[in-house]
Amino acid sequence: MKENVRILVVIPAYNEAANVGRVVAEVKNEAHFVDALVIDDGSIDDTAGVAARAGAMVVRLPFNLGMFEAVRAGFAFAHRSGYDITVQVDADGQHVPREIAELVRPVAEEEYDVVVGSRYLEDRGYKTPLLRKCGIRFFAWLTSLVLGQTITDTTCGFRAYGRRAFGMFASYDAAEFKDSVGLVILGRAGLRIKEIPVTVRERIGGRSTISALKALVYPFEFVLSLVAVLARKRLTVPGGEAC
Ligand SMILES: Nc1nc2c(ncn2[C@@H]2O[C@H](COP(=O)(O)OP(=O)(O)O)[C@@H](O)[C@H]2O)c(=O)[nH]1
Ligand SMILES: [Mg+2]
Repeated sequence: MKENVRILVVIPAYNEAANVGRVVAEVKNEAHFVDALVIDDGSIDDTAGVAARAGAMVVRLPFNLGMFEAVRAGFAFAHRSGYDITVQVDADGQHVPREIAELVRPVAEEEYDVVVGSRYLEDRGYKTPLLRKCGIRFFAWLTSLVLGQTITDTTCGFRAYGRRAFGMFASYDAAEFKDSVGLVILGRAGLRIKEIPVTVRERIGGRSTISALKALVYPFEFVLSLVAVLARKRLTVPGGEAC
């Protein structure tokens, strides 16, 4: 990895007081070369206090804006603060901080702009509930078709972004950036995307915020957002670096 690359780990968190302290501690132990920023998204528990005591920087949003806007706030902070790379890590302990080094390497070496962690490139024992698996396969198939590049996992939140990539999130007010469609926007702007296999564990505690109803609605939301993105002019990388 190049010297002096500044990396910010952005951890979106909503009512994760039971988990976020361990996540921040593990990031600090296993990836000592990064700074950690927790975005507390209007939690009603002590997520912000626990994160700060564990040694993270904390931004508190005044009310719950949703995971995507929380991540965007983190990326805007990284952009303004001159970071080179951001890494998105969940606050529930599902991602493995030891793998951050591997995730950022292709970006740090300037070979790729986005590195996506995939649960499905290699079988590392992650068990996906059937309904979710169908959705994920569908997102992956359609995203691959549009991008002309095989993507196996468009909904895993463990990703690394170079400055041009997270700068796009920070600069555009486009709600479609979230999840799968975000990759399409970045790919259409000419940014280079790579997938690598990652390990995803069980949550440390608590329950997923993705209910069965949300899982059912997602595919429709995804298709509508995708149509909107494809119907519109391509977004370009800010600063005239468009491809
Ligand atoms: N900022 C923010 N983060 C959220 C919200 N909902 C979930 N998250 C965080 O997003 C991550 C993944 O959420 P989770 O519910 O575990 O989804 P799953 O891993 O797909 O089952 C966790 O770190 C959550 O704390 C939200 O409304 N706002
Ligand atoms: Mg989770």
